[in-house]
Amino acid sequence: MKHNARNLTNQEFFYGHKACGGCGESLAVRLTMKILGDRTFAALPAGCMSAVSFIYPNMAFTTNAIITPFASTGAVAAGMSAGLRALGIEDTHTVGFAGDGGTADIGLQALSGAIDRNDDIIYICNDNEAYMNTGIQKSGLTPYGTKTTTSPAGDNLPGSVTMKKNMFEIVAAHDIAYAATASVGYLDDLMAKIEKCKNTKGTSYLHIFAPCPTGWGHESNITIDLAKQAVDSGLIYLAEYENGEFKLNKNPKEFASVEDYLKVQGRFKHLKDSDIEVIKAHRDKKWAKMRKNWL
Ligand SMILES: Cc1ncc(C[n+]2csc(CCOP(=O)(O)OP(=O)(O)O)c2C)c(N)n1
Ligand code: SF4
Ligand SMILES: [Mg+2]
Repeated sequence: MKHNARNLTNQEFFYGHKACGGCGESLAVRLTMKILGDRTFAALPAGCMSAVSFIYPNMAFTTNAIITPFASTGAVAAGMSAGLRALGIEDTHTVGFAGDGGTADIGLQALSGAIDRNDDIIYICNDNEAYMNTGIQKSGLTPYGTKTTTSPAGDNLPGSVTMKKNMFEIVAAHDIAYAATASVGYLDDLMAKIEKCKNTKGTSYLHIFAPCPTGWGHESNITIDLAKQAVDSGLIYLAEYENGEFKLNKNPKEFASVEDYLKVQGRFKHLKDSDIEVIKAHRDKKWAKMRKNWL
């Protein structure tokens, strides 16, 4: 089914949580749950989404959901899926919702194992580009030039000096059944990809770009605009890996301004022109490769 704002269910499966206003991750979780439905079993490691949704005696999920040890989202989700199968409980979905830190760094091994076994799970990485729940530390998905509490900016440092790990291609290299990147700025595309994950037998992976007003230092009412701008400026790309092939879903003729995207975020306020050139050069190199091989 093709989902859109008109036909999306009014039923809520994730509400009453304590996320900050304008939180991109909570939007991603809410939307995913609406598409997966009430027979969904969710596994969440330590991170903002578990912290804001399991506050005793309230739970923001109306369905079964559990907090996992930080490193083991892939393993716990795989166990839940196997348990459901062993009990003969059918027509269910098992989903893991982990952050960028919980995916690209500490949870990478458990995710890799689940894909290797082709466990029947959906793995969602909510990428807000830092360890937000513990006070904005740099993760493997924090981009170059980002100021965080562990990648300070100053006269001799531009903030983070590393580029984002390419999680999408790391996952695809496992020859996974289905993987995609998405952004909360492009909701129709995001919903279509959640639906594809839902219909995939075996492991599927969705990498969702999700701005965080608190950690990024931007106004809470521009979350969606920023998530769009990241894609339009080419810093984030929308792509799929399916049947062993990469596909670029959006190929802008011209990129929107990188400067406009960066300047409204406190985490990038310190950047010099030369730092912005590094960011653009990295983007251009990546796009040249993708355009050559993924179109
Ligand atoms: C083994 C372990 N190490 C560290 C922590 C502390 N910790 C809890 S949440 C968190 C940050 C999570 O960041 P991320 O996965 O990016 O999710 P976000 O909070 O940004 O949504 C950390 C470091 C922990 N709970 N367990
Ligand atoms: S700190 Fe960021 S990711 Fe965490 S709840 Fe607030 S807006 Fe969402
Ligand atoms: Mg994070």
